[in-house]
Amino acid sequence: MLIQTGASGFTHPHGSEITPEGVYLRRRELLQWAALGGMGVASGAAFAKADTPDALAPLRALPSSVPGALALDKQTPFADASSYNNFYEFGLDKGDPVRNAQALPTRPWTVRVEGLVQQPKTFDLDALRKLSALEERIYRLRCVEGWSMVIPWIGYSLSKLLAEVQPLGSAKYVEFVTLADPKVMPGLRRSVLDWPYTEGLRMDEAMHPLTLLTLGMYGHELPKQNGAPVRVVVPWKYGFKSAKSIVTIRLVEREPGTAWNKAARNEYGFYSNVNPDVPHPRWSQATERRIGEGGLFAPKRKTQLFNGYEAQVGQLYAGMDLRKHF
Ligand SMILES: Nc1nc2c(c(=O)[nH]1)N[C@H]1C(S)=C(S)[C@@H](COP(=O)(O)O)O[C@H]1N2
Ligand SMILES: [Mo]
Repeated sequence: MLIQTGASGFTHPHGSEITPEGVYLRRRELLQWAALGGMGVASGAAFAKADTPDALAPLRALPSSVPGALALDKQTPFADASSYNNFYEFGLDKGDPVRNAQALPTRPWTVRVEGLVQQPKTFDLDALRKLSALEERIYRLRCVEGWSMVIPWIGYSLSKLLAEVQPLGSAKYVEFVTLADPKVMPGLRRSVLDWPYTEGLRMDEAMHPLTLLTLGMYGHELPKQNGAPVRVVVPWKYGFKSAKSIVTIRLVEREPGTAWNKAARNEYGFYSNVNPDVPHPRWSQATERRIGEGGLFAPKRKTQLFNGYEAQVGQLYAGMDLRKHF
């Protein structure tokens, strides 16, 4: 596991059987060529579905009520955000989730919220959608691999859901457990991670208004490859903290184990706040490539501390050594 791979010196953190980014870029160039009429309909079929959210049910949302939740950057095209994914339950290549996740049944779906709470509850999808006004939040998402996207997510602050179950004073962390169904998830056959994929946040991080319980994107319900029907998005942390297809949210006293931290403790810390000054042991985190923006030759962007959300979340970490708690 966790072997260096990659074309042109690119080093991939996740697993050993990886599609180098160059393959993706060539695919994009092919798509662009196809769009210009250079190619017939034949080879576009596998991707055509992902080029527009029209196949997904629309989800109406209000503008964001949370300060700092609207990145002014240009949005990543839907076609990119829904076809270049990490969702290891469906395979390790960036193109595997869109290909393999379509068999994931997302209705009925329930999320159990339990643990150190006054009132444990199970929510079905309709209950989740009705629990609070849906808002559009345009967040940057920065993957630990060195790329980023800007996505108009739809949802509401996770704090609204947690308030429903009345957390006890002893609850210090929130654990997210995601679906692990071998019938529909071919990736579970490989033990690259300890399934189910789990993640966690400290209570104050989970309660921060920017932490989004996410039900949609681009004006529609979530595509399966993006974590349908419900995921979290934590915009100031590396992308792997934003767990997809959640089935249980558990309030606990101790820092919970998390999938990537368990797989490689020295490479993926529990906090995983985006930080250009703390390199991954095998590559720098100082810059990033924006997906959908000019391909290989576009200049890289400088990565920002807390992914640019320092004004909103910096005080959560006052007095903490961010090199130690990476
Ligand atoms: N259940 C689950 N959630 C997951 C992952 C995963 O493999 N399984 N990958 C993570 C990683 S590494 C990233 S970068 C983001 C990608 O989200 P996106 O495909 O919607 O951009 O999802 C995160 N959530
Ligand atoms: Mo990632």
